[in-house]
Amino acid sequence: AQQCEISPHVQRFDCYPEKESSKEKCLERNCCWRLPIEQTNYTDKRLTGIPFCYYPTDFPTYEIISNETTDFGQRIRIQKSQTTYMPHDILNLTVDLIYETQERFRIRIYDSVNKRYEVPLQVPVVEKRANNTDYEIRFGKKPFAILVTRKSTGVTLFDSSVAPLIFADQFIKFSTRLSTPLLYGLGEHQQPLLINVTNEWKRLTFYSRDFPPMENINLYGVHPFHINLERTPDNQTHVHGQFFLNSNAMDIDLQPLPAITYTTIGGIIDLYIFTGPTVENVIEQYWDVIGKPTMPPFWSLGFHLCRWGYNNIENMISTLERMQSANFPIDVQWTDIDAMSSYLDFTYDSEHFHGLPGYVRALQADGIHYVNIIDPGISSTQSAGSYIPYDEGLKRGVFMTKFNSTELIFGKVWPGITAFPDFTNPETIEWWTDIASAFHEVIPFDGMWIDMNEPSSFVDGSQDGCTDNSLDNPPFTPHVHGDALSAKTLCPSAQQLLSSHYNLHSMYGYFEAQATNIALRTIRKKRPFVLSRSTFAGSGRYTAHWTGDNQATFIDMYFSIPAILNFNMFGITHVGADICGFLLDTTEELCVRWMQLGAFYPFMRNHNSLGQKDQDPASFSWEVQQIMKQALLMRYSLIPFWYTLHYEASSKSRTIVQPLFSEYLNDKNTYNIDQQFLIGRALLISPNLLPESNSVHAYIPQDVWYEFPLGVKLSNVGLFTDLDAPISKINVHLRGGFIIPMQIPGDNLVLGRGNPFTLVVAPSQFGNASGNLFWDDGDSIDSIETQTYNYLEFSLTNSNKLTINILVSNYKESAMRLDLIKILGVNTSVNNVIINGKSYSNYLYNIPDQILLIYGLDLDMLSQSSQTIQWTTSNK
Ligand code: MIG
Repeated sequence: AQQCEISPHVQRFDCYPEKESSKEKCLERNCCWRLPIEQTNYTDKRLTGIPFCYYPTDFPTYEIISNETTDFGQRIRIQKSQTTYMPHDILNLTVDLIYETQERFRIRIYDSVNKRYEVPLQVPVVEKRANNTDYEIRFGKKPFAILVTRKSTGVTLFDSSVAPLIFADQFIKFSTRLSTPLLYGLGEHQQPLLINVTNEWKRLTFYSRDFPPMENINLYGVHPFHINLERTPDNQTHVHGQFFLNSNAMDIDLQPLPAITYTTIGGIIDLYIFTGPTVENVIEQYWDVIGKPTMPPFWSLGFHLCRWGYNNIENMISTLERMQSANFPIDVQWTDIDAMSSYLDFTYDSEHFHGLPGYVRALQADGIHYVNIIDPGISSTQSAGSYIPYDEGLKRGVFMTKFNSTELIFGKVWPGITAFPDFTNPETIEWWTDIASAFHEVIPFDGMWIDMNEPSSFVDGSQDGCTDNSLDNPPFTPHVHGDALSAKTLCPSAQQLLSSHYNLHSMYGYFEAQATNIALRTIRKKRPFVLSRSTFAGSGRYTAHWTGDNQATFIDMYFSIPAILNFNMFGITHVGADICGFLLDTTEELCVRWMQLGAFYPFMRNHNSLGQKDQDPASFSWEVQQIMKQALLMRYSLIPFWYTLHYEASSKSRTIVQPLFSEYLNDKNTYNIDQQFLIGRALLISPNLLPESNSVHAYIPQDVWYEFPLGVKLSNVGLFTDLDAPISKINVHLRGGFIIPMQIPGDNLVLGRGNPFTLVVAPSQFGNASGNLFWDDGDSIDSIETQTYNYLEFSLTNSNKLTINILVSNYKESAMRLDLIKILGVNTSVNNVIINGKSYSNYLYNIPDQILLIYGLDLDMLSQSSQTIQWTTSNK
């Protein structure tokens, strides 16, 4: 007899997630069919999503048949005697419980007999069980279930007993209890930062897809990672992380129990739990598995200008020239597919973009860099001998083929019919390097923009449809946009070297980014810059990312903030959105606000779609230009700070930008804040995201804060407040306890490299502060490995002594001169400044603002291993 008495409804787990459920179909699955409540009011948000068809508590599932202790932890064999409604149940499974580190636990559940596809990501292999773990494991024998708790608090981190485990060839489903209904992550989706399922059922689908960001649609990238809040018994907050290492199309369902359900259609169960307990800890533990972000070249932190539809070189040149003659700093000029000849990769249109190669070289001589677009689809219809990328690729066997065939699979993209390189094949990486290198001889591009790599196609499946096999027609299709796995992409059954496209689809962009990164290293022998639209967990090792085809609307400007915060957690720290909006015409007001916000994106590019009106800063009125320039200059003056953050991301697993909750975990007010964010741990950005508004409703956490760049200390903190935000202003606050290295901006980052530095010192409530500065040549591949860099440490102690310590000083090519130090919050009059023991008279003390300015320093920061700047105040 079925056990259908399940109440409350939040305990129901969906047995019929497909669209056309009915009582009969539900009962055929041996599940329970009940409408939620007799008098259901279906407009009630709490009820939408409650499954009518759900698993009975005695739904057949696995039981433990053996359990052995191993070096890595435990190996359990589980078995099931009854099959489910899905074809090809796998009745014998092995469960490996791997105690990887004190804070990292891994669960692997796989077919005991047959080898199945596993995600080809190089994750750490742990053979020896970690001792003294933060977590404790227990399991249920019959039915089989795993329970993970945090040792120190007893809080449940994982509990699979809430629903039956189903493991069939093309349908794997398991659920676990969440610690609280509050979580973060699970990208790529257009969504607020906080996912709160206290009163809501929510489904997120994962399958890389080319579609303009909209809520509830699977987008370009796949990151099945989340952070879950936990309350400790003494009312503190901890977090843990969870990563489902699986690249097949999947749904993740969330429900108010609270619980999370993974439904994937291939691979194995390979799940990591990271115990944190802080957000910073979880991120570091996650990146230990997927890899840390790549160190970007220095120039790529500047302002990038792009658009689709310059249409000819005259237009592009006049745009750049009006930018330069209006004195905007700019570092990178881009071209889109309209600069190609007939949309063919690795070509340029020598008619409409006549002279492009020479122009690029001239730009480079002035310190400007150039990036062009490359799509994965390679045209197959050019006459033989006329298009080397295809001819060579064909010869070298680099293209994807049809199922069980040596025939190529063809899709259709901008140049017409195209073949698709299989970047999982090492030969493809060499071919890609060769053809990029040949084009680099023509136009010496500095970076590569890889678009359309979901991969995107204008036809469903292929030029001749797909097969009728089970890869192209799985028994269950997750809720992907377009309702089919082949919608606007290749047939899942297409063949790649490592496996079928069915398994590898969502990693297409990952492998292309890897290949492109390798190609750029080989060709330029400098640090690569790749910008990829599609990403997978770990892509940050190879590429930067932009959030795709947003719209020129205030709401899309807002959504860019949770997106960049999420991608930072996903380890793709160098990220931004198309500033001023891609689709639709922007407006002057929107574009001003977006330039102000975008000046604080890790990746800052203004990009626009074909046919939309110009939106480069110089296209606006003089007044508007001044405001945009102010934002740009603020960015440029902060580049040393940004660059140091990138070093810390790539070497110490720190995010570049982060949400407030990660720094103020015990402050509930921060959990839902995603209209403000922090750069590093020090700068709070509170952009104005509303039209026709002169103020920002912002949260100022309980801490010491100074207005930036002015330096005046805030008197009201720990509250929501309306900050003045006229059109000319973006609110930035500097947090007490931090020292920010800055630099006088040049026309671009190359020309400004030797400019003097400045330091802003923001004392904490205890009169301390610290900061760092990383500096190297900005472009070498191995400056970190070979330690060919400088790394300085600044610290303020005792409210009146600033020390500059050299930690590493192996990069001597360019001087590092400190010109100005600005010390905030100095509350008594200064009567003497002493530098390295000698009295120094170039200082100003601003009484009302409590700021001490020490100027005209010309101090060589590399001249001694330690230097001190001290001041005395009248009462000391
Ligand atoms: O089908 O290359 O997201 O940034 O400008 C559109 C043209 C193809 C999509 C990218 C967008 C780019 C555009 N591309």
